[in-house]
Amino acid sequence: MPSFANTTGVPSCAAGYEYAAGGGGACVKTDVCRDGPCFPGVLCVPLPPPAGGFACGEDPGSPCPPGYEGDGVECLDVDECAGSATGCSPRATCKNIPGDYLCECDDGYRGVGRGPLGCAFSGPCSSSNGGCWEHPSLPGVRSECTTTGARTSCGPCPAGYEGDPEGECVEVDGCALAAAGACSGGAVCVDAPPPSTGHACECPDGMEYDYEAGLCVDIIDPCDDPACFEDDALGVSVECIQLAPGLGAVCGPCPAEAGLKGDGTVCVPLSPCAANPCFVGANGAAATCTDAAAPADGYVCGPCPRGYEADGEGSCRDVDECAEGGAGLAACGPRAACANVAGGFNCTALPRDPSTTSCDDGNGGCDPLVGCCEGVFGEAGECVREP
Ligand SMILES: [Ca+2]
Ligand SMILES: [Ca+2]
Repeated sequence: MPSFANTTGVPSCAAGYEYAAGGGGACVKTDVCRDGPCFPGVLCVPLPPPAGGFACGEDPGSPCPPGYEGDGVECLDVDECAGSATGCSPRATCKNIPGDYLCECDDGYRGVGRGPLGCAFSGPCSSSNGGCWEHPSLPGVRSECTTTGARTSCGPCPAGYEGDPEGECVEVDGCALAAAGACSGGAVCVDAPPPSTGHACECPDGMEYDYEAGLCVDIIDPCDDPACFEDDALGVSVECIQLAPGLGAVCGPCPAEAGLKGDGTVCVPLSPCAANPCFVGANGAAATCTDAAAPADGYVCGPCPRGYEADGEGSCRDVDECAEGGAGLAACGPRAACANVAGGFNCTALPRDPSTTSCDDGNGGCDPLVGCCEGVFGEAGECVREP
């Protein structure tokens, strides 16, 4: 609405209008809010001509933001802590901040500091965990309470839980946390218990979840291809025991009544030594036999018994004590004959030296280790081997 009525004759725009930017002589409505004349955050409202101008705020009675007061152009922070009656709990200290105020609970108290919750007494950590959250039935599952000076504070909710450690912690739902469709292909999502925040995918009976493929697959029967001991000749077939799905199978015990021992995968004779597989010499003298520990098969033979020596072929042979340099030859002495026998040797007394006349005379000609029979000495005296 251009107008040229002016006492100076210079054309001008009416109140509330101004020349359009860029010239051309057009008068356009002045954007009175263009430069943001109101306090930050306060709405600027242009007023209609002819009065023009602007108003700040939607409520003319209270144009400033909450926590501030003024005309909307100038707004000053309200010092809520200035009066004697602050909005804080009696157990809290008021702290003024721009646009608001804080209520900080006194030492020994904890809470929001204002409102119906106010500041609650915060006991020592030794009493009811200082008011920090504790699981109602699981001892030790709790928000950690710590003491600094007279003030106690609560640590975060324990692993696998979320919420307010000063109020209530609740289990994290691993299924809600997981991406939608975390369990697909017919699987049902099952929340994993704390401390895990994960989940598991459960499949129908006989199936298990393939996490890579993201679907339920048939469980391969681990007993389909039995790896347990079988011996048709012995009539033995060790039972295969299938464990929980996905855990495979184990073999039952080897049947002791069939004379077998072992883990069921391999069965070996209960006692190979029972068959006396090691060397047995004269008079029952035998090398010791030790059964190998299961599941190993076999046995171990001890050294050759006394009077025998290793034959270099895994068995034992008699020691010829009467051979030259042998122990029997020395033991029998010059007046007794050494006779080798299996597992030992015998000494047989030789006839006395006929040049002697008495048992007192050089033992009657007998070997010192051999008795001289006085009673029969003379015509038919002889040396005898002492028992
Ligand atoms: Ca304030
Ligand atoms: Ca011998």
